[in-house]
Amino acid sequence: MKRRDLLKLGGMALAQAGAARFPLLAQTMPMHPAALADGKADYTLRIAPVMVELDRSHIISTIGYNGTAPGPVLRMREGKPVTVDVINDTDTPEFVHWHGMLIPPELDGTSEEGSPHVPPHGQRRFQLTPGPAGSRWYHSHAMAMDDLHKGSYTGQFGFVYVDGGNDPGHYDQELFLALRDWEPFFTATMEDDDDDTHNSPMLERPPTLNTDPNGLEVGSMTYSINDKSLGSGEPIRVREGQRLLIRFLNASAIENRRIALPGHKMKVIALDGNPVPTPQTLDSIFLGAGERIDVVIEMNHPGVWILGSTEKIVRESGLGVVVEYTGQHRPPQWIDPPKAPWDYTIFGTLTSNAPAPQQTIDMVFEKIPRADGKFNSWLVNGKPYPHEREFVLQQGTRYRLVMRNRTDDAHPMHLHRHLWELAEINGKKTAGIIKDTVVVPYFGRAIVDFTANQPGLSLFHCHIQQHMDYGFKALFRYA
Ligand SMILES: [Cu+2]
Repeated sequence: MKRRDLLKLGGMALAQAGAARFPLLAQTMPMHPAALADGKADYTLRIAPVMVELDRSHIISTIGYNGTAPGPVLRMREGKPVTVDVINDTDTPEFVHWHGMLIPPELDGTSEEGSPHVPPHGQRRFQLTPGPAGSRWYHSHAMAMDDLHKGSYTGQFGFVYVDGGNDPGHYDQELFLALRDWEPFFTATMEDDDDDTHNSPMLERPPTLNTDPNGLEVGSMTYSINDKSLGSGEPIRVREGQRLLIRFLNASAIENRRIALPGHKMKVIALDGNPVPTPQTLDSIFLGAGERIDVVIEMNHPGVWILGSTEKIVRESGLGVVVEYTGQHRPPQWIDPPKAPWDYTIFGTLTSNAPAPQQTIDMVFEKIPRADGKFNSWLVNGKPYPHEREFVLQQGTRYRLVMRNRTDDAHPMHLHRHLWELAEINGKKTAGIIKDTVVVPYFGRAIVDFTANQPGLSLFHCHIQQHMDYGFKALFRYA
């Protein structure tokens, strides 16, 4: 079948689903029946098959939102309630998670927290109050297990920008760039970029390492920024003297990434959408899966450049985009940035504005290698999910969470519905950096503080889908 025929079919499927929309509405329990009286939703997300043409030789057939992957950038106003209709045109139940938002568990979009699913060929209306302000994102939170065509392996991801009404607007262009890998496959070797430049002491390296053969991990050989691989699609066109604001998202289900723009420095102004106390101007940035970084770039070095992954094979397999100055015509140039360890603490300040933590939660992360053909298992404090009543929070209490990573790879850990303040990374203290996802370095330690102010179940997990699916998660409850 030719591609245009596939596209035609896709269009037909959409039209049919549209016709079926109202009968299905009656069969599905809406989240907030009162919202139905308001009629049309503020946003509609339709989950359906989509073809993504990364370049001429890579046309990906996946599931996406509203016919594209990434889905549309949803702009919302902080504190202004919105209704979102999610229509599921696929055969499997789906969950839409609002990553970084402080919303109740029934809206958060995970089965673990008891959020209702969006039924196959059904729909559901959600009413949520967006916040806090900043770069958030939405994505599928379905379990994938050994099915690499489900959950966050699909094209179900997109930005939400929550506008706090205080954007100073000191930039000429605002870009939303999502880093992505495609066509995942099973492999016995780790593909992940664990930021090998890190030079911290390995505080959690066990005295004797488990040398059992590694089990299956997930890798990828095809990459893009948004929906295009490097060299295909339009370049980012700039003029000398402009300021670019780029909101990066690592929407990978698999890998952490380092990104650079040769000839330019990136001023990091926000991590996970939250302004940092001490912006820093750097040659490259590092994003764990699920993380966001906002940077400002002064366009002061005319030429044609590649903005992309610092790993040659990954960049040349698509993870990049051309940045072209007006009037410049030459092959795009790449220069390796100087090596530098990624260190969150440089964006912090000396003392926290928050009260001192009252209780400590200690966590040890371990990997049980399962050898050839089986999946590794991942343990938190010696146990896989769900930990029953191990992590019970008292409303109003400030907690210190100590994450000890006794595994040989870096894990982007995410706690739903709460904000973390970084306290210490590999023994280095910091304060004032607010995040929802933190990469815990391999054999390293990350300490974060948070206030238990969001009653209900909250999922804690590694943002690498396969790790999460095979045990690397825990439920926090409120007493
Ligand atoms: Cu992990």
